[in-house]
Amino acid sequence: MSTDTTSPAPTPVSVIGLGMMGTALAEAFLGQGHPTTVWNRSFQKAEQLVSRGATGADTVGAALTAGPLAVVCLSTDEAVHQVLDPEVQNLKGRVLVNLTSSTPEEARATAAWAEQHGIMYLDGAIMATPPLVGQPQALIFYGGSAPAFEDHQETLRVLGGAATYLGDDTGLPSLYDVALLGILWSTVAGNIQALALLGTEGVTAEAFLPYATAWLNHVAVPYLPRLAEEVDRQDYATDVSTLNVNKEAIAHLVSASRAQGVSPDLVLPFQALIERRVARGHGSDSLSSLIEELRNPSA
Ligand code: FVH
Repeated sequence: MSTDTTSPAPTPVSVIGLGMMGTALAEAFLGQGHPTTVWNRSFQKAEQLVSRGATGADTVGAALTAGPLAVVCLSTDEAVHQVLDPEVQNLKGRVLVNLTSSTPEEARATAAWAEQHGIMYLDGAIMATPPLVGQPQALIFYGGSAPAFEDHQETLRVLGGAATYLGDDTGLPSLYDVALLGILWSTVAGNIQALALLGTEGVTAEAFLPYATAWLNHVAVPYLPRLAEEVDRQDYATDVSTLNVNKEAIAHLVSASRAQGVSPDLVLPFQALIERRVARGHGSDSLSSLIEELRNPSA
């Protein structure tokens, strides 16, 4: 009796769109030995990949029919439909993975379009920059066809080891995407406010970096589980820090910014939110209760 220990041959893949991200995706597939067919509107972006072993397709249709799995990564949802709408016959029965950023509504509309044309569809959101693609920690969210994800998850993990399937709702990856980007932007906003303020006294960003990092690691990040629990339970009682306390503290940040000649524009909307919540009688609640102001903006 013999036991076959050979691994299955890497799945042939097609990559449509070779911008910064699409090129990184194609490079990751090539690096792991996947036969990779590439297409880009302007062909010169394919040349370097072809020199590394990719097959350059002259037409979108030739790329799509080269294998069972096509990954598309273009600048916008509109571009995806411009490129793929005329190709439904070439996609029928194949798996299409759309890693183009979109809104949940756009993702669900593309899923409906795919279903109508017999295309197995996964929508994805890449939570990484091109240099991180292919790393074990690179996170890509997927939603849509469960059989498509099961069949191809090993191949998709080539793009990011932390590939995560969120279920059959194709809108969820984009929702998680914008949710995480919001956290990134508010962290950046807080940091640049701090650096503008400190810079007025000659404190460099480099000098402040250890304190910013320690503050995030030891104060902000440990607050997240507590915030999650308060939000999920809608119980905003606190024995740590009330909105009344934060109302005074944020007023200090706004007036110190003005006094130092720094715009408080980034901080003002958050200050207004705190003040509104306090004015409605919730000054003893925790910061997490601000979610109620967002959930009921016109209340
Ligand atoms: N780069 C990043 O850091 C991020 C990280 C997270 C997710 N994104 C999303 O990925 C999508 C593509 O982003 P990209 O960085 O690759 O973008 P570009 O380098 O600007 O490449 C855009 C490609 O799209 C092609 N394209 C645009 N419009 C059309 C069209 N109407 N028909 C055909 N192709 C089109 C463009 O082609 P060309 O200009 O080279 O001919 C590029 O291949 C995006 O959703 C990010 O949000 C990236």
